[in-house]
Amino acid sequence: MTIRGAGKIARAGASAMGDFAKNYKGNSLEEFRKEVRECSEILIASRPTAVSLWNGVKATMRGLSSAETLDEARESVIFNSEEFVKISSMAVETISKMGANRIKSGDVILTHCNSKAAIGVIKEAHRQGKDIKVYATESRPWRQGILTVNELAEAGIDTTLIIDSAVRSVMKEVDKIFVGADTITSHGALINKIGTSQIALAAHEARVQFYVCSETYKFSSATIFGDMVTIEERSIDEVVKKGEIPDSVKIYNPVFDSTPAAYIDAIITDVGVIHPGSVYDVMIRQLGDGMFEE
Ligand code: RUB
Repeated sequence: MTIRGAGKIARAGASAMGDFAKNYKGNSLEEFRKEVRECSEILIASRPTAVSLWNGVKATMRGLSSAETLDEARESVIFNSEEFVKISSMAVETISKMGANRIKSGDVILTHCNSKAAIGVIKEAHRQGKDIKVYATESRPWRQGILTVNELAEAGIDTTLIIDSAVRSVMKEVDKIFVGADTITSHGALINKIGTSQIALAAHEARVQFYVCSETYKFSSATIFGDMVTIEERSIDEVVKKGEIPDSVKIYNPVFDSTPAAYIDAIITDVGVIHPGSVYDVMIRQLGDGMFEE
């Protein structure tokens, strides 16, 4: 949790790959390849849900197998890692601008947890001079909502913090919802912070627009082949203090959930505002480009 948020995790993973290549002291191409692959496995295993990490790490390995010399292989990992960090940061800017186009003066917006992409959209709309009001959820148990309200308030945005269970109560006032993504599946489902699916359900019931702000490197091509997204469970200490409840009570602390495509109005990506039904096509294009191939 020192590094959190799917985008940041991906950039940290890609940068770590670049650092490994820069600091590699050996002189064997084969050994370098082997160690880079090991390094990638360690990084990927650190967080199971956000596919951004997998994609960010894999993107740095493009050209690793075809490199003919150690220098070529090292340079390609370093270059790819820097490119990924640059491109993924630019993606947030693109998403912010396109998402802000969906917001008009007077809109009441709701966001959940702490997403750089969703906050980028909200801040850009404010920067454009739109008069907006934001509800931000606390996001128990880790309370990332505190980070969100601090950032929004610092930008001078009219912000109200609500507890997660107040979402349906305020829904009648809300015009649009903007949330981030940890992973998007091939059938357009969103994997994001626990509670996102309940918000989407309440939004659907109230006919409130529900937007997902997601860089395309959060699209999981593995889901095309039937892979399921693993939902991370975190420590029970996040939920209760020691001794607060009897030991016989079990605690279940899943950190992410899945929102069906049917509850999503659009996904705002770095390649445009798309319908969840178009995710598959974008993935096929990424696979065709060999984006995550060695
Ligand atoms: C953060 C979270 C965010 C997504 C997207 O969860 O669910 O909505 O990661 O964030 P956690 P971003 O705090 O548990 O990592 O848009 O910054 O990539």
